[in-house]
Amino acid sequence: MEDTQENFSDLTPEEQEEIERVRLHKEELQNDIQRLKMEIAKVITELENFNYTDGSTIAERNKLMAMGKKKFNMDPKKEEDVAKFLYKGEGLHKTAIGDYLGQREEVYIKTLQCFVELHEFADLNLVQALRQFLWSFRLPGEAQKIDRMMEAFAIRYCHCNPGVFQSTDTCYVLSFAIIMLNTSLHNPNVKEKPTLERFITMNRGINNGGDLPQELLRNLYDSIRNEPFKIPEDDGNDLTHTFFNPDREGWLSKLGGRVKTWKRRWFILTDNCLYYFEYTTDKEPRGIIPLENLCVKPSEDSRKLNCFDLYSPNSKGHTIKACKTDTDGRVVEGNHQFYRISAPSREERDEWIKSIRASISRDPFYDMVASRKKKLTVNKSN
Ligand code: 4IP
Repeated sequence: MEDTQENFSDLTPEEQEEIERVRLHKEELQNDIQRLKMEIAKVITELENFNYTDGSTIAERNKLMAMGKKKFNMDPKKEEDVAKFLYKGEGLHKTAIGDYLGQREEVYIKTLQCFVELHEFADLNLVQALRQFLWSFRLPGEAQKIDRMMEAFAIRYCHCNPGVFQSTDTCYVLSFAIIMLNTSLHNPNVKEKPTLERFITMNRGINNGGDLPQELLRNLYDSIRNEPFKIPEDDGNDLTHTFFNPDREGWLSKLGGRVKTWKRRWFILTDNCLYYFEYTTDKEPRGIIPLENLCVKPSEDSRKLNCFDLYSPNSKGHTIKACKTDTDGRVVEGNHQFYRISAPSREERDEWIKSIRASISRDPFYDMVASRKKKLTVNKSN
């Protein structure tokens, strides 16, 4: 520096000025570089966080599994301790807790029992208890897992509140009815909101063949109407999605109504309707099949594999209400007594059937609940 100063003294004032300008410019450049470095570091951190969020379910799940396993191995009281650890849930992802507790093996079922037993439901009505339960983890999307968790919940609720329901199945069925009511009342996609009367009718005969007190049902209905369930963070795999977004699209072949020709069409399932198009980019569909009042089942065809049929169980031999575009481009009624559709593979056929059923009934858990309801009715007749 001193050298520079000294050297400076040999320079003319103009040269010294020039050097000073260069020095300032260099300083400015260094500041710019520093600022850019900081910005780059910020962007990198953001990107890393973004990746982390993206894979967080898997990352969290793995972390949770590893911690859970460690606890299993360390502790003699195993399930109880893991359950406490999950119940406390500090820093744990609620989706991962749900996945963990929903597993089929004996140890997980025991852990689930312990987990549910940590909830205190005494003197709570069923909605209040469900609020607490559904907030402690996130219900997984898979029906079997939900079944096990709701079963454990019902057992615990009945244990804490003896005498409210005649059986745990009643509690189970009503819990589902409440979850569905919550969705119907608060999901903007559901246009027709169920009334209290509808809710009461829906739950006829579920108390081992008898009816539950209207007062009880009214309280539960009001509670849900006034305040929807608070459900842990949405990762697109929650009950609401499972109930209302079974949408699917893909190439399928369809048999003609009167003229039995097979046509490859692009199908879209949405809003409880099947739309088919000639090309994926077409704006107007060639046909629309409303699914209301229709049923779907796998079928055999001598010319095509992986078929399924859409049919109307109530009006066999009649034309299904649907519309199509005729050769002149006019919209006309369809001529099908049933729609036979062929999928590219067996798996895809099954997926389509599943999605169509979910769309028709708006409830993929219908069978699950229906079997319990049946059991309750059978109990009555015995
Ligand atoms: C047509 O056969 C197509 O298969 C039509 O399908 C079908 O209409 C007609 O059924 C059938 O006659 P051709 O093209 O060989 O004449 P698409 O409209 O997908 O092209 P659907 O009602 O299945 O859409 P009918 O019932 O109109 O004969």
